[in-house]
Amino acid sequence: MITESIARIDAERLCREAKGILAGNVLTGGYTVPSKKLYPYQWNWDSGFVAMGFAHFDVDQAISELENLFLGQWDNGMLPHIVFHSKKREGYFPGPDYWQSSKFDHSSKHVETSGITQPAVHGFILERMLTMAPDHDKLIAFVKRIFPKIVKLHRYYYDHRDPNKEGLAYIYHPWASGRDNSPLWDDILKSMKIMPGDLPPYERFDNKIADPSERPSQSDYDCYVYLMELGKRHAYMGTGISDESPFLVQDTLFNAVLIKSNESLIRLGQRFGFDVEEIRDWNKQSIRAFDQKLWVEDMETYAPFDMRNHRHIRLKEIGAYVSLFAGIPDEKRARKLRNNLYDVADRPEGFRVVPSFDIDHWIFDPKKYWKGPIWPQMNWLIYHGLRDYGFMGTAKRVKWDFLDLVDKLGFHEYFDPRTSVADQLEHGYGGDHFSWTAAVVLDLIAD
Ligand code: 9WN
Repeated sequence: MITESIARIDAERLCREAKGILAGNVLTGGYTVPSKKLYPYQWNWDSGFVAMGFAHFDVDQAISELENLFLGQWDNGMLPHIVFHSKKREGYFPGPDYWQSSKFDHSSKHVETSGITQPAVHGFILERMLTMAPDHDKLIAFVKRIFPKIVKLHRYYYDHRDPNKEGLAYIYHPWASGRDNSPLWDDILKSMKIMPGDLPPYERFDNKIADPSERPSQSDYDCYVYLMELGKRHAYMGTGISDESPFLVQDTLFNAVLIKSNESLIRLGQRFGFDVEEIRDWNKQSIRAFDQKLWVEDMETYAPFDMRNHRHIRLKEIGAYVSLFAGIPDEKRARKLRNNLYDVADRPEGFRVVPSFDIDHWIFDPKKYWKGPIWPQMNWLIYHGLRDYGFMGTAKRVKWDFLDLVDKLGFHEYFDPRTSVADQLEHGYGGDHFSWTAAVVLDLIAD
């Protein structure tokens, strides 16, 4: 039996601080950075959650957030993972000078951007914003304006990222998964043969701002740059990438989020008079393909599929639980996923949920980024998934474990899942005054 931990938190103080952090991270032009020092530009899926946070107290800013993000949408539909509104070179690597997006005809005509994408949260975020302000005229007008842009983004995935027309979109860079250095990617990265001269000289920025022991390794970074170079060689699109990239993965989280957003688009489209047949067709196929292709019975979980090596990536990690949020598994599979969570939450050695990686695996590292820590937006996605399936006890645990961490350790980027340690630490890990942490706190407290 899972033990519920309904933490005693100071909700009023947390909400006040959360609003202050969000407002403090808005830059001139009306967009929000994830964290001023570590991530000084606008990030894609971060801004989705940020818009949800703002919708609780400043709908105009929530709209401005997504308007600004979609200024970065490419003419081919792709929505990049970073939008560089500011001309200021912040020393960030890889910055606009590295990506050179404006060289390509099919890129954004408004702003410079990166050349890879991130999980498509925008559809379900939009629907959530609308539930908070259902009669807000400006928001309704905005939904009608942005709806076709989100559909165009989804169409890009189905047209350009699904070469076998399976209903599952691939990613060709770990950053596009949102879970940069997850152990999921280790074998592929290790198999990459990087020769002298393959990489341009580059200087990392991230490990000068955050503690290097909490950041990805240098060899991981070389692989990230290698894959960006490959993308750039192919103008960040086209069959060249799927033919050549050693990293070609149908990811769980990425596709579950796409499915959930499709579902929201179908409902929004029906309400506002858009044709939703195309979205319905995509989603039917995607749900079936996800459930059939990504489920690994002997592991009792979903796992990403490595298209280059024709095999599942057989590791237990957090992306699988997002399938609940997307309503993919039947009752039996959903129960198996929930039981995996039970197992973590009830360990005598003490874990808060949800660690980002398998706590029994030797690679598990409770301090290292996506190799173990708890992430705010992940708890939000998993909380809602569990709740939708009626697993209320586990859902509450996911919610309160996270809120308690923020209450004790501040608005950080990610957190140590070990109770013994977290109770003694003075702060969380990675960046501080973190935007999506604030947004998720506001939304979970209001829930
Ligand atoms: C690269 C901004 C982003 C998040 C990602 C997270 C991290 C960047 C990095 O920070 O990625 O995009 O430099 O590590 O992994 O999910 O969107 O908060």
